Amino acid sequence: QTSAAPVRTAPSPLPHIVHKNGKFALMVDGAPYLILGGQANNSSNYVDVLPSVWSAIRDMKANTLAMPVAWEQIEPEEGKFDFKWVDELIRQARQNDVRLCLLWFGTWKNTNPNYTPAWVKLDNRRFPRLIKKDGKTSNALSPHAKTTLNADIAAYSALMKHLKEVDGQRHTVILMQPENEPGVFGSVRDYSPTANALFQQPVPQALLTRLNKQPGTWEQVFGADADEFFHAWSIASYIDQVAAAGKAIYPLPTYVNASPRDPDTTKKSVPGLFYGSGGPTWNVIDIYKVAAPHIDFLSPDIYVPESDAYEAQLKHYRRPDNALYIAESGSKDIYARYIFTVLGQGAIGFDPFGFDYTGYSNYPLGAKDWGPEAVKPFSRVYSLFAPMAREWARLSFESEVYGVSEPDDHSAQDIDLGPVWAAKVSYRQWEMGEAYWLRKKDDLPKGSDVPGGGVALAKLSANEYLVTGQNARLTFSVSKNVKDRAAIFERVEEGRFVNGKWVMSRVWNGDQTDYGLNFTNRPVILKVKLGAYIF
Ligand code: N0T
Repeated sequence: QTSAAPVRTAPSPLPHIVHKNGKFALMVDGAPYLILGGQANNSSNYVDVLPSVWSAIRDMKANTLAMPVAWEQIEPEEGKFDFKWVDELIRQARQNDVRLCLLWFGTWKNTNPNYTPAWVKLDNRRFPRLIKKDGKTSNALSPHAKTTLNADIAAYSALMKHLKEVDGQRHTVILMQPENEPGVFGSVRDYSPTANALFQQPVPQALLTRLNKQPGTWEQVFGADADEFFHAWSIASYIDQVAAAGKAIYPLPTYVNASPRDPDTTKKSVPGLFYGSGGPTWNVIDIYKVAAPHIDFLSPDIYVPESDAYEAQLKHYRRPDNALYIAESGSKDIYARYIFTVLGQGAIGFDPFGFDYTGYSNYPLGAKDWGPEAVKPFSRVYSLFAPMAREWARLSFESEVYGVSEPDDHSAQDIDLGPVWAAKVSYRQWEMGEAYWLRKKDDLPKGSDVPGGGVALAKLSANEYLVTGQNARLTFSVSKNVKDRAAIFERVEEGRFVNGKWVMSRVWNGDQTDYGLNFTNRPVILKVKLGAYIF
């Protein structure tokens, strides 16, 4: 599907994450891979509904499908495994030329054990639930029961063993997500006697070292945050053991997703009430990094539509020690433009939630009406990146990439391209006459109140950029420090990638460049060579 997929002669190397100078790549078939993903609805993990999944994924132009594999479906009876679902999913994924990210719905699915087999979720004695502060029993399972951990490990290990057998050569499955939005609602932590005893223990030295703290109990070291941090540590350690067991068999890249915590650091956000307590929310990323070394990265599920908040959440998860990957995002049209920002920040992928035609939408988190119309805003952006996905992923890892999306107030944005060049992206200013002949107010596309613009750039050489965008105007200049010259285009080529090689279709000049590079809804990839004349 991507243009630069290498010809496979020998078994391809195992997918893995590489890291260099604070940049990340997900290596698939030996080269950086860009996940242009789509996640199916929760109950779409059955063969009967797969046709309505593929049609949406195809319309979306996604190259990767994130799909649940539920514990209840692979181990309905203890110790008796059934991988019919996994086998058929992989077979059809290959047929559709789509890679897979598997979501292990095990001990925690949105904090609940609802996807565990009946023999787990109905046996409170063997698989104890977490006890709330008031002594009441939560539906969430306790992270402190060895029996539960061992049962989850056994099931997950069986899954990884099976994947190794059926997919160890082809690597259709490229990514694993053990558990889903782990944590607990209705309590901050487990208050069972076992948990309380652990809570009185000293905080592990590795965590103290990481956070540069003096020794003490959880309460002494973390005060008001102690309950949440303790629970995060407990859950992270549990999932790490699941991931480690799986990786010992078949080491696919592995991540954990977070129930969304308000990205605003100044707001009071109550764990267990506003978000699942103990999941890898941004405030406990350090805890997960220490407790869960077998987890390659932590990912936000982003359901805040406001542009400031969206960017703030990205900032929390884009760290030198964490590959940026958006595990979920709303399926509403307004979210599609953020793909430009996400990929422009060097993300290894984007995976919005709820993409299939099974007739369900998680409105108001996602789109209101579900169907091809709802897919369009996403396929529009994906179709820009899909033909150059491999090239983009390589440049994102080895060079510099940039990306912006239209803010809610439609204001223009500056992009700092380093010591020599700068760029500016404007969205609706041309209404005010910036290029009156190009777009008059009355000519604005319908629905333009919905912010949908965005631009992404990848640096090809000192003065060359690969550029794409939509509903936006991009202008270049020399950077502020350069006083003796002005930027001009040496050459702007429109083209496409064929087998990894740039093929030009025409040169943009005159009206197409005199007022900036104007991106409309028409999919365009440009190769821009900048030059300057000296005053
Ligand atoms: C997601 C989805 C699915 C500020 C909800 C989102 C998915 C799970 N949870 O449809 O169940 O499996 O991971 C939680 C969003 C919280 C909204 C916060 C609004």
